[in-house]
Amino acid sequence: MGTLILVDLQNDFLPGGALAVPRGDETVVVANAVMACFARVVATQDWHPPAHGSFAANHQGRVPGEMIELGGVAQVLWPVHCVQDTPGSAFAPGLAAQRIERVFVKGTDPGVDSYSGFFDNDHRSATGLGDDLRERGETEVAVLGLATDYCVKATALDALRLGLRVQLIVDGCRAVDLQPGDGERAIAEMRAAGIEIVTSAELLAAADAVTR
Ligand code: VGL
Ligand code: ZN
Repeated sequence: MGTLILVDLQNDFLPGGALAVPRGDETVVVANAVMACFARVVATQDWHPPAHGSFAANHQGRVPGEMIELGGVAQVLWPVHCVQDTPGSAFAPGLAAQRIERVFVKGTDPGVDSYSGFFDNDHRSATGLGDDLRERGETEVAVLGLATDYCVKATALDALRLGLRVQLIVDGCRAVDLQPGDGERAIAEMRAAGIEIVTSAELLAAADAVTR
C-alpha cells in the first residue's frame, strides 16, 4: 500500500496566501480522498525562519522572481512565505491533518533552500524523511501537493534517487508556473525519470477493486 507524501499543503501556497499557487486549494480534497489508499500518510512542511535567504525582502534591492546564489546553488527569490509558527505555514483548512503520522519540516536553514522533502537544495543535510522510510522498509511512495514545479518535483525525484518506487498523483498537484508550462515540463521530467504518473481516480478504482 505504500506511504503517501503530502508536500507543503500550507496556507501560504493557497489562493490568497503569500506565495499563492493558482488553484492550489483544489489539491486538498484530492489529498483527503486518497489517504485511505495508503498504509501511512506523512507530510512535508515548508518551515522558514524570518531571516531565510530565499526571501527577496532579505536582500536589498531584490524583488521576487529574481535569481541569486544561495548555499552555492541557483535560487529563485520568493515573497516572504511559510514563516515558522505563523498562520501562513499552517496546514490548509479542510486537510484531514489528523491522518498525518509524521511531519518533516524543511527550509529551516537560512543559508540554503529546501524544495525536496528529503534534502536541502545543496544536498548536504537531510530532513529525516529518507531515514524514516528506510527504517520502516518502505519501498513505495506516492507524492502530491504544492508546487508541481518546485517542491513536488524535487521530492519525487529524490525519492526515486533513494531507490523507491514513486507515483505522482497528478490531479493532487498544482504548479506555480512562473513561466507558462513549468508545471507540464516538471511532469514530463518526472515521467522521463521513471516516476509513474497516476490520477486519484485510478488509485481509488484500484483500491475499490481490491476490497470488492
Ligand atoms: C515551494 C517555492 C518556495 C514549494 C516552497 O512548496 O513548492 N516553492 N518554497
Ligand atoms: Zn519556501
